[in-house]
Formats: sequence, structure tokens, C-alpha cells
Amino acid sequence: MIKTLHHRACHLCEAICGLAIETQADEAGHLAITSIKGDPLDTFSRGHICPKAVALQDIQNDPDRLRQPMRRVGNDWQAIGWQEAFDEVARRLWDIQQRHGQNAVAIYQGNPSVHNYGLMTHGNYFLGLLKTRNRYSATSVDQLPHHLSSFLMYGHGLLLPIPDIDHTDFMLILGGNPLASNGSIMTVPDVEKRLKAIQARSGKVVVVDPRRSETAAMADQHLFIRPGGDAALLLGLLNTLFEEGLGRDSGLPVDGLAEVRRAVAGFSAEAMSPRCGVPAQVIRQLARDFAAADKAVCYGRMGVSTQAFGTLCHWLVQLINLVTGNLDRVGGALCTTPAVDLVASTAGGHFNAWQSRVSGLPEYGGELPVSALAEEMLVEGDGQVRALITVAGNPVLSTPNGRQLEQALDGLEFMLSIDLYINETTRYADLILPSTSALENDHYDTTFNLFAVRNVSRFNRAILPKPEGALHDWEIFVGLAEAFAALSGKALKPTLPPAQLIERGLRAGPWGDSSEVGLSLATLAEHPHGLDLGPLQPNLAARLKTPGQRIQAAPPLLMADLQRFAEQAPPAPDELVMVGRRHVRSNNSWMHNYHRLVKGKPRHQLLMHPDDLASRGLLDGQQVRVTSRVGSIEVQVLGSSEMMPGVVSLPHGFGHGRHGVRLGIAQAQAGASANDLTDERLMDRLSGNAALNGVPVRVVAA
Ligand SMILES: Nc1nc2c(c(=O)[nH]1)N[C@H]1C(S)=C(S)[C@@H](COP(=O)(O)OP(=O)(O)OC[C@H]3O[C@@H](n4cnc5c(=O)[nH]c(N)nc54)[C@H](O)[C@@H]3O)O[C@H]1N2
Ligand SMILES: Nc1nc2c(c(=O)[nH]1)N[C@H]1C(S)=C(S)[C@@H](COP(=O)(O)OP(=O)(O)OC[C@H]3O[C@@H](n4cnc5c(=O)[nH]c(N)nc54)[C@H](O)[C@@H]3O)O[C@H]1N2
Ligand code: SF4
Ligand SMILES: [Mo]
Repeated sequence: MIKTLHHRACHLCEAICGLAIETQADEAGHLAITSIKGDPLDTFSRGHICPKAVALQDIQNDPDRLRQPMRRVGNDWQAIGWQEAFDEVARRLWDIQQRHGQNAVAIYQGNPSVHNYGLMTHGNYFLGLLKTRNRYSATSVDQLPHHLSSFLMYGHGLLLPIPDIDHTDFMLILGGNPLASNGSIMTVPDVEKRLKAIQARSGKVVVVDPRRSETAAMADQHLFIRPGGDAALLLGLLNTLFEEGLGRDSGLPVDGLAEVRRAVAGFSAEAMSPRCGVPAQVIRQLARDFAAADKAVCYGRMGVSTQAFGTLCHWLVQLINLVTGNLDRVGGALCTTPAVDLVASTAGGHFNAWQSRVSGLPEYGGELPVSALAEEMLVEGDGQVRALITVAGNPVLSTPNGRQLEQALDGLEFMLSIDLYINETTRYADLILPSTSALENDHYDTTFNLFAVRNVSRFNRAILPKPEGALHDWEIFVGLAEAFAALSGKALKPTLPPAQLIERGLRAGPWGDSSEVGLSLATLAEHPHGLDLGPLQPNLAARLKTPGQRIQAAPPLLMADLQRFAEQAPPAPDELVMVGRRHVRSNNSWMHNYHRLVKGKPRHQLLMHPDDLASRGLLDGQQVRVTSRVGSIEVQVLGSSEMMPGVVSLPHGFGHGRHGVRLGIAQAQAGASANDLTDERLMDRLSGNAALNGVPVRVVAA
């Protein structure tokens, strides 16, 4: 029995931890994983690991994972060959586009698309050929407001300033729970240690969240906030900074700051307090504390993007960092200098160049908001969507009003899914094409090196052999592209494997041929524990992609949105609202049958404050019916003083077992889907991003 130790970055979340994975070969030469541990020699993660990484072994061995192309025949599935599958897809899609136009084919790209480099490098090789304006992704149920605010202020949607967590003295976190999520748009392995280090150097961590989350519980200060109230809180903070003269010159090239100052003059802490539920004195003191810290950073994440003023919130976060002199400053918010620099090598983006057919929602970077997907399929007329391609996604469980989406999928002429599983969404597909597993593939993190709290880079070869007859995601795209091009007569340029594209990106990047480091795949091969390229450095001014390379503090679209905010009705006092929740032992919608991960008691209950239970005559642990405008589910309710009164919390990604799908998931882990309650009409109207948090609900005994 030969044992081998491999070093590799985990691809399961944004933290990109280094793993030490041991494999063992049996007499026949078959390799099995025998252990997965954190790699103490990894320069970035320093041995950190979470329970998800251990589940890599279960993913690898899961008998339910698809290993060959499947065709649906009624309610049954039959395995078919790759070429047959590619030809059938090409024929069906080309036929639909010829009869109904190219926009009749829609695309949804799910979350793992950004965690698997072949999907990144080659997705468009095929999907781009379809030339459809009906492109959707998980971006618009997640971080679209981050991109849009950066696009408007800095000229590029990927120019996202990252908290310099290792050097800050004061970290203000809104709507993020990195202790559960392991950090997001802040690639930060071992976040708990890094937050504790802030406290150890006499700094302060403040968390704003309607639930006393794991992160809030370890913070120096936790503020409850009414869901959706963050724009009000942030306006109150910014107003106080101006009014009390607490700002500091950033030295950056900025246009529009005087305009911002005038525009926020009416939004005093006193005026904003009723809108967010935070006392005015607390808002003012928070502004003073933030400004008094030598180095401070304001960071807003998922909970702040997925609300009615998500883009406004992220603009205000940038402004608070800017006016206190903490933008582009060590210990504040800094942009990375990534080895493969997608900011330098791509144009900034575009916004509202076209709109969705039915509701007129704006595109961003070529994508429409996914809240519009179901209606684009259901509402008849010219341009109606007749076919769908999903790639690494499960929008029935992940996007608002999942039941309506199911109804829409049922009416499609054709559906293709590129996925590892028959899940609640892909069950509607005519064909499912599964790729190799992650460990059978090479890995370079094209996305999260861009958002990391240090400049880092690493490349890993596959640690398990590619099974006979299996294809990598990128090879599936190449096969589909070739079949579609042959049939449609479209021109197809030759392509290179992902590793060679990464090599080009590395050599063209800031640490490549033009620098002393001379970074290439060969350099990375010499660094199995990752290559540390040092702490983040101020670089924003040089990287700006705005005309004239100046920060736009007062983009007209955001100034107009401030008006929309001013005109909104105040929150209804007695309304119960729902927010989401994440747990380290769960991952979106797809990791609920990995026994190493989900072991222990279920974690998908509804949390409610004990006073809210009592006023409804409900008991801790009982089954309840939760109803919103769009639907109704049954779940178990738990009393929890972690919750702000008037707010309930339910994680998304559950609701397995409907239509008999995913029976491999234990009954106890099935749960109910939060997105049977979220409402496709609740959104940030500016960006079209779904407002998954702050959904009005009623809760009664089941
Ligand atoms: N109510 C509510 N809804 C939410 C959220 C919330 O907080 N609350 N969060 C939102 C967020 S932030 C996100 S990102 C979305 C996520 O939602 P989705 O984009 O739907 O992604 P997942 O649920 O992660 O589903 C991923 C699918 O990809 C497949 N897969 C995994 N690895 C690979 C691979 O390497 N190749 C291929 N081809 N397939 C693979 C899995 O089998 C699974 O079916 O959910 C959103 N929905
Ligand atoms: N274990 C695990 N890790 C994950 C994932 C997972 O499913 N499981 N998903 C990954 C993905 S796709 C993403 S995008 C990231 C997300 O990472 P995070 O942004 O850290 O997301 P959450 O952990 O959902 O934390 C969001 C917090 O916002 C709070 N919140 C809800 N509404 C509001 C509001 O109106 N205002 C404020 N201030 N707070 C609010 C919620 O109570 C919650 O504590 O996590 C990633 N990491
Ligand atoms: S935190 Fe867990 S899932 Fe995320 S990269 Fe690290 S080990 Fe993997
Ligand atoms: Mo996400």
C-alpha cells in the first residue's frame, strides 16, 4: 500500500485553505483518500480547515454523484454517450433559436462556477456562441450591488476594496457572518484568529446584524438592526462624520465629495434612527469611534447586498471608508494586486445596456437579474424563453419564489444541466452532463485570489486520475461548442486547456514577465504550499478605470437612488420579517448528503425570539406554518434570544425530497426551502438584486 501526501487548495468556499490530502493505492492501483487535514505549511491558511473540506472525501465517493451523461425519459434516466449528448443539445438549441430567436435560450450559472477554474476559463467558449441576452447567475441573489457600486465609483466591477483585516484597529461588519461563512468578498482563511488578533492589539470589532450571530457573539459590540435598515444606519454614520467634522483627507483623486456632503445633510442620525432601530446616540458614537481609530474599515456583505437598497448600502460603505481616509490605506480597505489580473485585462463592464423583456430590469455585465427568470419563461409573447441551460446551480432552491420557477421549468421545450447531481432543478432537464470531481481536476483560483486579504497565488494538479470516459467541465464546454458550431455554421476559434490560459494570465500579470518575481506555472510548481506575494498595498489610484482615473464619489445613479430611499415608506412596526442564515456544516443547496459534514442535529429550523413565540402562543420546538406573499412552508420553530424581536431566521438551500428528488439526503436534513417564501418582486430596484432578507412573513401553528 503506497501512501502519497498531496497539497492542494480547498475549492469549496472563498477562504481557499491549503489542505494536506493523503491518498493510498491498493494492489490494483486504485487510489483512495485516506485523510484530509489542514496544511500547517500553507503560507496563507496556516493549517486552518473547516468541516466542509473533510466532506471532499464524501463528494468523491458519493454513489449518487453522476458519472456519465444522462437523458431523461419520462421520470427515468438513462445513460448515454458524450457525442450523442453534444449533438442532441446542439440540435435542440439551434432549432429553438431558429424558430424563436437567440434570446429564447436562457442560461443560469450557479455558485460553484466561480470555484472551478474550467467553468471560468471555458464557460463562454460555448455559452458565448448562443449570443443570448437571457443570461442569469447567482450574482443577482448575492453580490451584484458590490460590483455595481465599484463599477460606478471606480470604473470596474471587480475593483473591490478588501478589508485589511491583519492591520486594522477597528472593523465594522454589517450583514456578514464570517465565523459561519468563512468570509466572503474577503478571502480570509482562519478568520476567527484574525478577528481575535484585532482585539489582542487593543482594536475593536463591531457587528451589525438582526441576529446575534457567531461573529456578533465574539465582537466587542453588537448592534441589532431592523432587516433592510442598513442604508439608514450608514447614512446616519456618514452624516455624523460630515456634521461633526470627523473626516480625514484620503489624498486620492476624487470627484463629487462636496455633492455627497450636501446630499446627505438631511439624513441625520436622529432622522435615521427610526428607520433602522439603532438609537441615534449609538449611531453618533459609532461614527466617532470609527473616525477615532487610527486604521478602521467598514465591511458590508451578503446581508447588506440582498436588501431593497443593496447598492446604496455598498456605495455608503465605500464612502465611509473614503471620507475617514481609510480607503486605499494600510489597515483600511485595499485592492489586491492579483497574479492573474482580471481588472487590468478586461473592460470595466456595462450597466442597463438592455432590459429584461417583461419587467424591464437592467442588465449588468451582460446578465439580467435572476428574479426575472421565471416570468421570462412564463409570460407569453415575442422573445419568451423556451429553453434553459443551468451550469452548477440549483435555482429552484436558491432564487426567490422557487415554486414559480418550477412551474416555469415544467413548461420549457428543452433544458440542459451541467451538474454533478439530479437536484431539485436539474430534475427538469432533458439532459444532465456531469463533469469530473474537483480532486480529479487541476485547480487555480481565478476569482478569490482577487479578493484575498494578502496577495497570494497557487496552482494544483489533480490528485486523483481522471476516470475513463469522464470529461472535465471545460471539455464539456468544448464538446458542446464544437457540436453547436458545426451545426449552426458559427465560427469557433481554437482554444487552449485552462492551465495554459492561466500560464498566459500569470505571465502577463503584475508579478509575471515584467516583474522580478517572473511568476509562471513553473514558479508555482515550486510552491506546493502556495506562494505569498505579500500584504496588500495601496494601489487604487493607479488601477482606477473611470474616465480621467478619478474616483466618482457621487455617481448620478446613486444620487438618484438616495432620492428613492428618501421617498420610501417607513417600516410597518408590527410586521414580522425573515432573514437567512449560514452554518459551517452546510453549504448552499448541495452539500446535505455528505455524512462527515452534516452529522449531528439538523440546523435548518426557523429561529424566533421567545417573546415573539409567546405573543403568538407558539411553543419552542413545535411545527409552524410560515407564509409570505408567494407561498407557505412548514418548519420546526426554535425559540432563540439570538434573534432581534420581530425577526425570524431560516437558512436557504433546504427543501430536499420534493418530487422524490435527492432521496440520498437523510430525511432529517431535508428541511424546507426559504425560497418558497422569498419574493421575486422584492429587490434592490437599482441593480435588480433580490432582496432575500427582510421578507414579510406570518407564522402560525401548523
Ligand atoms: N433565501 C436565500 N437564498 C439564497 C441565499 C441566501 O442567503 N438566502 N444565498 C444566495 C447565494 S449567496 C448564492 S451564491 C446562491 C447559490 O445557489 P446556486 O447558484 O444555485 O448554487 P448551489 O446551491 O451551491 O448549487 C450548486 C450546484 O452545482 C453543482 N456543482 C458543484 N460543483 C460542481 C462542479 O464542479 N461542476 C459542476 N458542473 N457542477 C457542480 C452541485 O451539484 C449543485 O447542484 O444561493 C442564493 N440563495
Ligand atoms: N458554511 C458555509 N459557508 C459559506 C456558504 C454556505 O452556505 N455555508 N455560502 C457561501 C456563499 S455562496 C456566500 S455568498 C458567503 C456569504 O457569506 P456572508 O456574507 O458572511 O453571509 P451569511 O453567513 O449568510 O451572513 C449574513 C448575515 O447577515 C445577517 N443579515 C440578514 N439580513 C440583514 C440585514 O438586513 N442587515 C444586516 N446588517 N444583516 C443582515 C444575517 O443574520 C447573517 O448573520 O458564504 C459562503 N460560505
Ligand atoms: S473554510 Fe472550509 S470550505 Fe472554506 S476553503 Fe477552508 S476548508 Fe475549504
Ligand atoms: Mo453566494
